[in-house]
Amino acid sequence: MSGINYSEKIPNNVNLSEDRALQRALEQWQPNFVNWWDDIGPEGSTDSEVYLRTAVSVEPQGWAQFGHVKMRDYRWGIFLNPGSDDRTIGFGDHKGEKAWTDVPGEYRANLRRIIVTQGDTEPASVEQQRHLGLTAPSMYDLRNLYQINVEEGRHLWAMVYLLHKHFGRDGREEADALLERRSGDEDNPRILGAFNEATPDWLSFFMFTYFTDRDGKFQLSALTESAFDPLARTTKFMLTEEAHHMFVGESGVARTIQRTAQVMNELKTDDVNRLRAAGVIDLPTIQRYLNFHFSVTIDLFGADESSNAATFFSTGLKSRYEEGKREDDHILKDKTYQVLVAKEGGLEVKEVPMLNALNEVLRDDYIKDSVAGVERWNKVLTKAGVPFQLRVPHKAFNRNIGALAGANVTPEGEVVSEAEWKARAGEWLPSTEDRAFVASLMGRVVEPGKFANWIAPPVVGINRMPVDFDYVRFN
Ligand code: BYC
Repeated sequence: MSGINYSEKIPNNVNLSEDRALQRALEQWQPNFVNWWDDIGPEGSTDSEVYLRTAVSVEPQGWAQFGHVKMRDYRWGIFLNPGSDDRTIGFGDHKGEKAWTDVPGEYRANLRRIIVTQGDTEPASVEQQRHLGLTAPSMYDLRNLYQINVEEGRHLWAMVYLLHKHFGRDGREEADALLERRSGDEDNPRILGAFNEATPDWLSFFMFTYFTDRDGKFQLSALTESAFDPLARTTKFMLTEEAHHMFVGESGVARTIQRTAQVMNELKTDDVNRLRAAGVIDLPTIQRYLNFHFSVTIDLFGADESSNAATFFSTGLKSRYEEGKREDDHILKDKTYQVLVAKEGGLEVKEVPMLNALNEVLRDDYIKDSVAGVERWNKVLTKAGVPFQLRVPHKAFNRNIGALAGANVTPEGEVVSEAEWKARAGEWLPSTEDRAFVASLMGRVVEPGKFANWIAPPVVGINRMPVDFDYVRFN
């Protein structure tokens, strides 16, 4: 395998063939990646040909080429958005200086940490989703799962490229470790909490791609303006692929809700047992799944007060969401921000230096964006005449990171005793029975144009293909 000519094998716009040392380093990493994919990647997919979108360049006509390919042969490429020689840094203490093409020695450890943390989530999500192909609700959905999996693989390549190119030997060691940690492994887990949770069923998968991939959108956006130009350019391109992942989540939940509402109307009932007997997922269970995925995902933004976050911003490594569109000094030394703390009897607002609260600033922007999609789900219910509305829980609910960790807060934001919280947790978070019921609906439906009973078909297919197109060819 080591004789592969990577400049031809890996689509790239980074002149790989002109950097022999880098090419060799990636040649050594590549077979380990393929082994990892074979071992922990999508189960049962080896011989299937999948109608995939492959990026072959960053041009509008090049980043979305569709065709049937075996996933193992997917051409994981390395792409950076075009740069400009005169780009300047837009925030922090280096504001106005020229963006860096190399890593400044004093920021090396922090940059490596950010890139490794980002890179770690990509293979983690593939590991979390590896069994889902066995219970796909349709061929269309199976294809979307596989599309997401190969693109997370490409996002891993993107971070590995940066580690190999800019961080020397320790970068190569980190790249190896990215293939060694395992989601949910007790001894060698993935770095961030949500990426060690199981994604056991398709409702979890849709919630994950709606909520957790959206963390990807916000974290990647905060890196697109990084002073380290190669990171900015690579994350910009990753974002173009991220949109489809969130679409899969949003439309997947919408189709689940639509089917439930249809059966509620047919049976003229909101009785959970009757709906479950009819083979659809009742809305209170969907709400509990939502509560779980939302709360676990907002933990991914880190502690509400974080000196790391302040350092990342001041040194120009990581900005706020859409930093360039904001109208302030982009340095933030004399600004404050409100964070929440749980006190006995209630939640209190605390005013803190904004630099230290930048994880919270990003979390709050994320929350606004997530709520918008939940409102779109509610429109499906309203349109069907079903008097039930889904709600995003309070941000203090079920938290494990930051000042709100372990506070006993209900989804409505009320602080209750630990005993009450524990007694009522089953009302708010998926119970073992909920998960067992959802699992019981997961049977594999993969004839073209057929859909599992619990989910409505999509309105249109992928790349304007019909819904009953043969998106996956099983060999
Ligand atoms: N779980 O000062 P703090 C995506 C740790 S998703 C476990 O707040 P910081 C995708 C933290 O490491 C986007 N540990 O930390 C989506 C620190 O540990 P140490 C992923 C956590 O650094 C779907 C300590 O707690 N990208 O792309 O300010 C599919 C103190 O915390 C967690 C990024 O996250 C947690 N949830 O903030 C596929 C961007 N939170 O040093 C892909 C890069 C915190 O005390 N990462 N800790 O041992 C970052 O910017 C930051 O590392 C974080 C954490 C925002 C994550």
